[in-house]
Amino acid sequence: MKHFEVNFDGLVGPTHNYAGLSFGNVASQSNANAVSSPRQAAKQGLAKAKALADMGMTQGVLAPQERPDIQTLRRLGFTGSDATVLESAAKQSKQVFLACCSASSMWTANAATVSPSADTADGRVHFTPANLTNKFHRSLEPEVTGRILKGTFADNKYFVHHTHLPDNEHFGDEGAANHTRLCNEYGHAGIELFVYGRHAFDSSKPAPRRFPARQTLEASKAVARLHGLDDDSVVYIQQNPDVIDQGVFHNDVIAVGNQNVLFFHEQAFHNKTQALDEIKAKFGDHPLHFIEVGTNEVSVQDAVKTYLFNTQIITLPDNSMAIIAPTDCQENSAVSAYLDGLVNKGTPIQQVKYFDVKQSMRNGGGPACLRLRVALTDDELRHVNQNTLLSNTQFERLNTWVDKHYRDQLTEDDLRDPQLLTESRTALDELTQLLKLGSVYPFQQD
Ligand code: SUG
Repeated sequence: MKHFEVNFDGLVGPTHNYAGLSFGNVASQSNANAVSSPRQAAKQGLAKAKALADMGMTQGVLAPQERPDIQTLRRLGFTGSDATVLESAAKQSKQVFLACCSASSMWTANAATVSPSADTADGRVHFTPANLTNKFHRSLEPEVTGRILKGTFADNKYFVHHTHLPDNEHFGDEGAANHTRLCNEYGHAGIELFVYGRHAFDSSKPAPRRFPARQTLEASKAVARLHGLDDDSVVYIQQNPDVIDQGVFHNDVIAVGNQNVLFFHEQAFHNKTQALDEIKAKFGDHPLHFIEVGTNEVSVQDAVKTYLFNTQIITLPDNSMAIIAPTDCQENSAVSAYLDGLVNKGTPIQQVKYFDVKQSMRNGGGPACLRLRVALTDDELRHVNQNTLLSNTQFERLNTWVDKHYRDQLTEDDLRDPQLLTESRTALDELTQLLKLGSVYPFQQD
């Protein structure tokens, strides 16, 4: 039996824009109101996914969500035709309106937490969509995310889909962005690291002061329970509250792991020594590489600016590892010097590949945010919806689909244009046929 990790990249939706919605996410705040290019954003994402497929990786895509979210606006009391709903929401409640237009589902690292079959009690792959309660615009995602995941991983002999955790700050869950799996081989039982920002029920414990901690320990524990993970294979680590206060709103902004490599900043974790000791003890006798980056090599500020740790570490078919970094890393002298040196350090990471994902970076989403990792066996892969996998043909089709439906530029004013809603629904309707997803969107169910 073969086993590998498949990256499911989020397709950027037609309303991609910069609305400054994420307090605590430095890029989102500083690019508020900038003009976006949905077409360029979608193509940058697709180009990265295709490049990984060309390197021999199995690569899939996850559909975006329906935005503007008319259903939510109606739930919030806006009435009339869809055009009137848009117009009155934009006029009366700009922040609510903007939140309902966000294309934030593109960051599929926040779509769900996934535990591969080798780790779970029933030997199936488990998915729990993230509830994303900390940000209103993101809290609108989990229900449709669940439907998209079910349309992608439909066979319940292999795949189990849980309902997202209760929509409450006590169970704030940000999905795979705060979850890392270490293993010897993808198909062998691994250990799952859950990194949380705060304790929901104990205010005496350390917590950030300036920016919110989005993930709670209680949420992480609930996901581990739902997935049937063994306590001996799970490590809960608190994120350093001081780095959250410096803009590290998810753990994947300061740490990333792949197989037996954990790449992290010196300041990433609270009680670091204890956490690393527990990982070592639970990982067993196999070789394990901790690649710790000191503050003297790269400051937390540079890590947040360049997304050095929001890189993807992938295992290539020849078993060497490559690091997939945003071009922003290349443009920063300290970070590019670090990466130049990293490939000669005797760790499994042998090469660095840079990708321009600036449209996403301006909202605080790097290469790793754009993908959901799903470790699968070859048998499981055969039972995934094959239309969601990125073959050459499917790549061409998706690129043509973007060219046909996406606008080159979008400003805040454009979001209230009823024509954009029609364009977006037309695009998504065609996409569900391309990916054979079924009717996952509210407008398809009316
Ligand atoms: O949740 N930005 C996203 C970025 C998510 C990045 N994901 C990971 N680190 N895995 C967020 O803060 C900004 C939207 C706006 O401001 O228009 C936004 O939602």
